[in-house]
Parts: sequence; C-alpha cells; structure tokens
Amino acid sequence: MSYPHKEIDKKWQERWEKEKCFQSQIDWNKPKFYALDMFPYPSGVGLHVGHLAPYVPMDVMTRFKRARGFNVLHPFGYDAFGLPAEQYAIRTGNHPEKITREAINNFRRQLKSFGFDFDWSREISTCDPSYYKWTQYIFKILFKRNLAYQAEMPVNWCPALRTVLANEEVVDGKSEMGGHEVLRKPMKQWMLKITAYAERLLKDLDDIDWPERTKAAQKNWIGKSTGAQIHFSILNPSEELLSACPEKSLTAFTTRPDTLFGATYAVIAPEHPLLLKLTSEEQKDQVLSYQKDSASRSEVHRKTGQEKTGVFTGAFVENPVTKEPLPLWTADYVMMDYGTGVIMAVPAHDSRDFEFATQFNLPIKPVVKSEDLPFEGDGSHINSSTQELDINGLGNKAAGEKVIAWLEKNKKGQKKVQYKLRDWLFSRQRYWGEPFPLVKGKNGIEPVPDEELPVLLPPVADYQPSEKGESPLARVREFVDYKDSKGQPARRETDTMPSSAASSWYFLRYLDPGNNSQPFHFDAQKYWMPVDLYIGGAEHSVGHLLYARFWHKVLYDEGLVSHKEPFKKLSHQGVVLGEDGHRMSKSRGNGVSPDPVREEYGADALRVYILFLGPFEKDKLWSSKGIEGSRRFLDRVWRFARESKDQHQNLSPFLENSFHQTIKKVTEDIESMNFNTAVSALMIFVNHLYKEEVRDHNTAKTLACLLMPFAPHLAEEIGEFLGEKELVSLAPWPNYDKNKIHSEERTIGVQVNGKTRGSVVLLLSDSEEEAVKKALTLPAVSQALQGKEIQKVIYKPGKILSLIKKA
Ligand code: ANZ
Repeated sequence: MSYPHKEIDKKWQERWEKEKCFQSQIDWNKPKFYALDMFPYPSGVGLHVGHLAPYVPMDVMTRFKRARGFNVLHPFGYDAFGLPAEQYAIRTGNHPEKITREAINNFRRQLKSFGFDFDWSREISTCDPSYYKWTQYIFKILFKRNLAYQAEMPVNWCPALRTVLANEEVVDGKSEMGGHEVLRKPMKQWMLKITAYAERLLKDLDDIDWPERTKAAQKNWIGKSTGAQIHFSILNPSEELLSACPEKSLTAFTTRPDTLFGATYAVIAPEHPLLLKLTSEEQKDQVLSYQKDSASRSEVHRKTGQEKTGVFTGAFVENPVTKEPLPLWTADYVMMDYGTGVIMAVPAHDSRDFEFATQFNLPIKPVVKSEDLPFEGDGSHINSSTQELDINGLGNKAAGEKVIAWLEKNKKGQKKVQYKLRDWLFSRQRYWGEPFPLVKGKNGIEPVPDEELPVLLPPVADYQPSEKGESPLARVREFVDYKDSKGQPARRETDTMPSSAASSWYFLRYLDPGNNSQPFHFDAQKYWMPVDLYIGGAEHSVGHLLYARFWHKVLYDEGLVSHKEPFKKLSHQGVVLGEDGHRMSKSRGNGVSPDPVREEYGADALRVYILFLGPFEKDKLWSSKGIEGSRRFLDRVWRFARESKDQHQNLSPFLENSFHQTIKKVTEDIESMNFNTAVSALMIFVNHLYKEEVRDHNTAKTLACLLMPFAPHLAEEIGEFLGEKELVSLAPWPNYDKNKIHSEERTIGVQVNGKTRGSVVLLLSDSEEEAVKKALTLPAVSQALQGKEIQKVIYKPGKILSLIKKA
C-alpha cells in the first residue's frame, strides 16, 4: 500500500499556510527557541539536494521543540546582494535585480514543497530597500563611533572580477569566487575597525557553545601575540628623513625580545612609506626595482615562498642594547600590514631569518644554547650581556621580561600585544550592493540624515565595473550629485558595501521585519535573542561568523541589543557529495535537483532519506537509489495506521518496552542532533510492530507524533485518518513511561535436564512464566522435553534458565 504523496504533500502545506501554524509572536510566558539557518544567496539554478543537509535537520529540531512547548522562531531569507548574483547576471546578460527576484521566487517555491515550518511572514531579502535602509542605518552607527574610516592601503585586487576582495575572500592567492588571480595594489577603501574589538572577540568565545574547531579557527584568525616593540635608532639620517621621521628611529615588533642580543640585521617591508627616504643614493635603483618586483608577488608566495629575496638599503640602525650597527634590508617576507612593517632579524633563532642570512651571507649569532641552528625553542641564554643588561643563563620567558623592563626604563621600547586580525575591508567597486549613506562636500565626508535613508541603489542598464576599478555608480550623474540641506553641493560615495554587511545583522531583522521606524524593536531582541541554534557551513568559520559577532558587539555598545554574543549554539552540517564523490556544486555539474526526487518519492521520503544518509556533522555521499528504502518505511507506517484505526490491542511486554524505549531514544537523539539514529529507532520499532502483527489505534497515534518532525505530511494525514481534530504539527510531544522501560535484553542459554539446547533473548524484567514461554518457542527445547511436563524451573534473570522434565 503506497500513500498518494502528491496529494498529501500539497494538502498539508496549504493547510499549514492557511492556518498560519508556524507564525510566532512574542510570548513572555513561554520559553523561546530561535532557530537560524544560514541564509543562502539566491542562485539561478535553484536548490540542489546538498542545500537540504542543513535545512532538514533544523526543521526536525524546530518541529520537535514546538511539540515540546517552545515558542519557536524559524525564519528564512535571502542574502541577495553581492558578487555571486552579479557574476551570474553578467554571465547570462540579465540585470542582477531581475535574476535575483526570479531566483528568490524559485527558492521559495522549492522550500515550500518540502514542508519546512518557516514563518514566511518574516521573510527578508537583503536587496530590498526596506531591508538595506537599516544596513545603512547601522553603518551610520559604526561611522559615528569612529569604527569606519577610509584608507589608502594595499588591497587584494582581482583584475578578472574588477573589484577588491577581503582577505577572507582570497584562498591561496586566488579569489574564493571563481578562482581568479589576486594582486596586491594600493587603493583608497572604506575600512571597519574590527581590530578595536579583537580582545573581546577572543575572550567571549569562552561563553558560547560552538564546535571547538570553529573557535580555534577564530582564535587563529584573531592571532594574538605577546611581545615587544623595540626602537632602533637610524644612524646618520638624512635631512629628508628627519622631517619625515622626527623620532629618528624604526620600531620593530617581536615576540622574542629575549633574542635582542642576537639581532644581526633589520628588515623593512618594501611598501613601507619610509623606505625610499632611508635608502642611500647608491642603492636607490636596486630598491626601486625590488619594490616593483615584490608588488607582483602574491601574499601567500611572500609568506611561504622557499626562496627569500631582498635588497640592502644602504642604511644602518643601532641595536639599542649592544649599540652595534645593523644593516637595514628590505625584503618581502616582511609584511607591511603586520606589526610595524619592520623586524629585527635573529637568524640563529628564526628560520625565515636564517634562510635569508644564509642566502645573503649575513652574520648569524646564537644567543640561546642549542645543538643546531636555527633553534626556535626555549633554552638558556648565552652571549647576552652588557654592563647594563645581563640575561645569560636565563630561559626565554625570564630573559624576555628582563629585556622589556630594560627597554621600558631606557625608553627604547615597551611590551606589546599584537593581533593578526586586520581591519575589515568594507568597500567594493561594484553595482550590486548597498550604497554608502555618505556624501563628500565642503565639510569633508558626512553621513546623510536618517530621513534620507534608504539611499536607493539607482536602477542602471550598465552595471559592469570599469577596468580602472571605479564603481558603476560613479557613472550615474543623478546619483552622484547631491545637495545638502543648506543647498551646498556635494558628491555621494559611489562604492557599495560587501555582501557580508547585510549578513552581519539579518538575524536581528527577522525579529521585527516590518518595522519602519527602527531596525528592530528592543523588546523583540530581548525576547528572542540570542539565537538558540545556528546551523550552517563550516566555511564561514572566520568570515561571516566573525563579522556578525563584531556588529552585534557594536550594537551592544550602542545599547540596541542586550546580549554580548548573537549565537549561543552553533553547528555545522557535513557536506553532501555528489555520486562522483565530490562536493555537490553547480560548477562541477554534479548537483542533484531535489525537485524530481520529491516528485517521485514525496517530500517526506526525501526528508527522511537526507537524515538517514549519515550523522549530521559528517560528510555524506548522495545516491539516488537509497531513497527507496526510506519510502518503503513510510509506506509501512501508513499501512500500519490504516489497519489500526479503532483497533485496540494490548502490546506485549516486549512491544510495550520497545514502544517506550523508542519514544525515549527519538527524544534524546533529536535533542543531541543524532537525527539518523532517531530515524532508525523508528524503523526498528515499526519492524517490531509488524513482527508481532499488532494493530493498535493509540500506538498509531503516538507513532504519527513521533514521525511528525521527520515526515510531517504523512504524520498529518495519519492523524486525520485516525480522527484527530488537532494538527499533528501542533500536538504535544509524546512522553514515555520510564517504569515501562525494561531496559536491557540478554541472550541466555536454555538447558533441559542440564544440557544446553539453544538460546533466547529475554528482558531482564521478564517473569519466570514469560521466560519459560519464550524458551518453549525454541523447537530444540520443546523437542528435548518430549512432550513431558516441566517439574522444576531454575531461573535467574539475565543468567540461567534451566528446565527439569518430569521423569
Ligand atoms: C625577532 C625574532 C626572533 C622573531 C626569533 C621570531 C623569532 P607572530 O607569532 O606571527 O606574531 N615579524 C614581526 N612583524 C613581521 C612582519 N610585518 N612581517 C613578517 N614577520 C614579522 O610572529 C612575530 C614574529 O614575526 C616577530 O618576532 C618577528 O620576528 C616576525 F628568534 O622578531 B621575531
């Protein structure tokens, strides 16, 4: 008996929608559960089955929590601005606006067909003016708090995409999107001062329930190092240099101040603004050509490249403690955007310096006792004393502290905490993004008044970026020209924001999506936040998840939100691999559309199958064959329910035990996100029902409730068939009776007159009578009894069952 999924799926989806079952309101008397799926960027090709890997489990969780009495918020939306949509538009010759709208409509249609319990009344799309008005509003808050600034700096420029990229968008020197070459190029850009929050972003990781590897990735990205800044006087500075650098010294950041006696040269980054002023006449040509060469090398190459390159500048600086002159080199293994862009080189104890010194024949001076060089470990210091400072014999830590104390006393340096985290590159020279709410006039750069928000993205026919890297908006006169309230002319900012802007606060807009006067009402966030469960891909470990935490902390400082952290618990789904064993993706062409699968097997079979593929967090292989088993299971449940209506039968102790065990297991497994084992527990129970040929109305009713999170359409249909008035989706979760759980099963041998004749599976709770009854079902046992009566039974539950027959 196969259930008519097409009719049933549609029928219940319409009913849920009509009765607004999944719309949620603030209810202070009820515990809340805020479930957040990472919202997708709407792609033209629609969803593939891999998209369901996070959405189905979350839907199981939300349906379960609702049944457990929680006020559940489960919203959905679209990350609609940004490169992917724009690239797709350019490729297909369609306007991004049009493409995005169509893609969203298709996503929505697909998502509704799987029966997800989204509160569709809260749907948002980040490219809607009613949404990005508030993205601009929040940017104004950042601007006001001095967390947004413009800077000329070396950025990742992608000539193919004609835009700059954030560090997080560059993987191994290539653009994350499309894998194009990325160069370093100085450009004027908007930056957000996320570094001002580095310490809090690090510390507050302790308060959240996130996967350890994700926390580690964030810690690593923030990259806290403790050490010192040390000033090295410039020897014989020129007049020109003196005016550019009145302090007459270069400052280096080091994590190893203890090795100061071992510094044999110093290095300044090729982009350092003082480099040419420091360079001697004789070395100028070489340094200039070196600067050019290194500009064409990618950052990864500079950091990891085997061969070290560099040029002597002709200048010398002084080691503050030994007073030795150190030659100053420029080399691109020193980065301009870390520390101070200057290092003291200690070839004996740093492998990069060691390689460089070996290559250019620079002196190597060991200052920590060791067998081999370079030696980067801890050890006893040698060759490290002057009349003023002696650290010989000390270990790294004590030596470092002593050096820092000396530097501070002599005003030659100080202790310093340094972070790897860079400020967030926040502007793009692209069309498809939020315009900045900024104008540049007589008074410099100013935000436009709140009444003028949103600053609308002008509709244009030509949205391609220019080759020079200028935003398409710069070509729109009506947009660029601005007159302030006093009639003064000004010019609008023409860059747009990156897509990571909108995704840094969307979880707050869901709480109050219709609000026209604020991004969200204070009470809404007070009730719903923080997010109780956030599910999404591990690839967002440092980008989105760090940005969103940063914005949330800024809003916290602004008094707009009441919690320090937005996402209390985070979980990453495993990746679904296509039948070829590779991650499903559009570019590989191994993506499987869920639509035909759902048409053939029904939404519920697809849902169950997705869960059954394997543990939630593990990667899993898609196969179109396996789904038949899931469908067969649902058909068996359906038949059981059809045949059980108005039948009342007592469950055997064994079945009763299995029934309560199943409720317990499904409950606990959903709670701990072991969805696949929850499904298999249900399958096992249904097998037991069939084996014992039971038909029972109440059992069927409970089964429908247990099935609801996984296969909601069928569950509703069963409920209705059994005569239930209430929707199963809104019914309370079944409870198990722990007194009816006779937990353990044991296999024990059965003896007849001292000889073992076979074994039976018994529950520890089985009575002697039940045990004998089960033993007698073994043919070998009844044969051995030869039809004679049993005279004596020796029964120790879980241990022995011995029968003595009458003589
Ligand atoms: C001297 C020294 C001696 C160093 C020694 C290391 C070992 P982390 O842990 O990553 O913070 N450094 C500083 N600024 C740099 C820059 N802009 N580009 C490249 N390298 C830079 O590493 C800090 C160490 O990296 C610093 O400590 C410095 O080398 C180098 F036995 O200073 B060290």
